[in-house]
Amino acid sequence: MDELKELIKQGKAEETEARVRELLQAGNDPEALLREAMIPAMEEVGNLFQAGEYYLPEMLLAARAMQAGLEVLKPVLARHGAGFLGKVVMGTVQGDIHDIGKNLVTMTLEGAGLEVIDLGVDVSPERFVNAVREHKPLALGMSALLTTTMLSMKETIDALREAGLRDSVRVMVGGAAVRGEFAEEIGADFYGPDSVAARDYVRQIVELAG
Ligand code: B12
Repeated sequence: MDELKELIKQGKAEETEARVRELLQAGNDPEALLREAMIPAMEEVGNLFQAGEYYLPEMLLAARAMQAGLEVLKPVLARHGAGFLGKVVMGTVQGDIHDIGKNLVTMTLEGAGLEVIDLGVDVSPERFVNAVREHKPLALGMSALLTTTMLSMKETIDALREAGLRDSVRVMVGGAAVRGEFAEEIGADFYGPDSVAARDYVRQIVELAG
């Protein structure tokens, strides 16, 4: 596990992929890999960047290694899937191109049997609103990693209200920049610290919808 964390920090994509495979074959739980090695690796990369020890290229390489590891986990996480429960629209907000966390939430929801319409990154309020109008999802999930882009979440919620769609969908928000108080302030229904919280919240909605 420690070695996996180091490989991601050093941005070694091929080695990361191989190590994830090995650890899975040895019987390790995919969620434990994420929790104990992969997510902490990205956390440390962020700290190194903030401390001026890593620059953008190192951060980008680490992100690529992380994504290579996630590709291996994807089918394994999805295997737990239990049929079609409903739709969720997901995206990273306008101005923000961080997508690892959003992809992880998407995979976890798909693994729980939800259909996810993934709008990708840099999604404007208008695009979120149009997707809600078109797909009529149970929930809309927005991800923001930058303090400068999280305000776009409020703009999206306001735009939903103006379009008369706010009551038709539960809005959940997350990403490293976001906190519970902020979610409340902007009128979101839920803040989740991780992908498991997102999954549990959507499951609750499904149960309530009967
Ligand atoms: C990798 C990375 C990048 C990569 C992104 C690659 C990619 N494809 O995503 C690259 C190199 C492109 C990048 C660029 C930049 N980055 Co950057 N980046 C990171 C880093 C190191 C890791 C992010 C990550 O993937 N974490 C792992 C995932 C799994 O975590 P997560 O996204 O938080 O998601 C989890 C939860 O938050 C939750 N979640 C996420 N979304 C959602 C949604 C819902 C609905 C729910 C319920 C839950 C949920 O579930 C996930 C886990 O289960 C962070 C450091 C950090 N601590 O976050 C900095 C960080 C986010 N970046 C930062 C900065 C400053 C930048 C740049 C501005 C740098 C620059 N000078 O250009 C640019 C901005 C580009 C842009 N316009 O978006 C800062 C932000 C500071 C701030 N407070 O605003 C950070 C915090 C680094 C730091 N400590 O300074 N970055």
